[in-house]
Amino acid sequence: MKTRICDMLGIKYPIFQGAMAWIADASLASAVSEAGGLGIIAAGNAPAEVVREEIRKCRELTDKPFGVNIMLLSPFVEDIVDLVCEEGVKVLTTGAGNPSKYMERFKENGIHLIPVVPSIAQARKMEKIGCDAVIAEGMESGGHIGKLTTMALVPQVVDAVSIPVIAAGGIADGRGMAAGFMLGAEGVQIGTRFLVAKECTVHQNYKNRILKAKDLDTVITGNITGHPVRVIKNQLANSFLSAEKEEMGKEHPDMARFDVLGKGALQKAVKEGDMDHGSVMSGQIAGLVKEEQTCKEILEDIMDGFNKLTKGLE
Ligand code: TUI
Repeated sequence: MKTRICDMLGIKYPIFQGAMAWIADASLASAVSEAGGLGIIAAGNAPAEVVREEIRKCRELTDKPFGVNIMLLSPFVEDIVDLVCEEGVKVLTTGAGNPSKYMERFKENGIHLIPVVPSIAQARKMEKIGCDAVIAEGMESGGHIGKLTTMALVPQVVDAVSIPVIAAGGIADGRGMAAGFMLGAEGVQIGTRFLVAKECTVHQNYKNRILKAKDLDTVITGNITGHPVRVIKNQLANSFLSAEKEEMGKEHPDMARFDVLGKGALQKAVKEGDMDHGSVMSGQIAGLVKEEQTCKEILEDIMDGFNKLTKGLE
């Protein structure tokens, strides 16, 4: 299966590995790229020097194309923009905001920019400023999410723009990939399934939590902050939800409570494996993820399922 995305980026399979903050490092990204997908290093909230090291490590581990993701709410966003230009990164995805103001610099540096869009308006804007493709990410995804589901968002984005659309949110196997393609997508982005990849360096407790997750285990916290985040339900998520309920009724809600509750919580889950007080971001599809595999095995399983389902179609 070759699409415009494969030709544009020089990859074998039109499958992106989702950029998971504090998790998607050189180890995961290089393994996905080596296996034929697009590995992506997540800059997340990390300082530029940390990201530089991951980019350089990734280059040592693979000579295949890989990308970097800029999380636009990061305090280091300007430094990361400088960094990707300096390091000659070829593919960039963005999340959690509008990358318009950096577009000129990306173009000057020959970077393919592929932003995540949560709506049709945002997709149109991204096409207009010259983006090469967009990732239409539904609210089934883990982490920071928009309001629409993948099923509703993807075909509307496909109809609204002529650049390639990558479907994301709720996809973890060949069936999900085929469904995305039926909606008009030319690629898919997969996060949650790569959390349990052998090459993924996230704490083993995090992997085990994903492996035992059931369909209803995720909740959305942070609606009150304007940055809703899908996580696995735990003590932290419950505290967050109760605090939101309390503050929601107030004329002057105490927003500082949410900073305190959220601070460092993702790292606590990712690095320390604290499944009670950490932020365990995960997509709704975690219930389908049952096995630790190498990135190569994961990609081959997805492509195998996809090819069986789409054989004879065209
Ligand atoms: O960015 C993500 N997922 C993320 S980022 C992240 S780190 C984080 N941690 C705590 C709070 C916030 C972030 C964890 N997961 N996905 C891509 C995504 N982008 N989802 C939604 C959006 C988005 C939202 C608004 C993209 C553009 C947008 O535009 C609004 C504007 O500024 O015009």
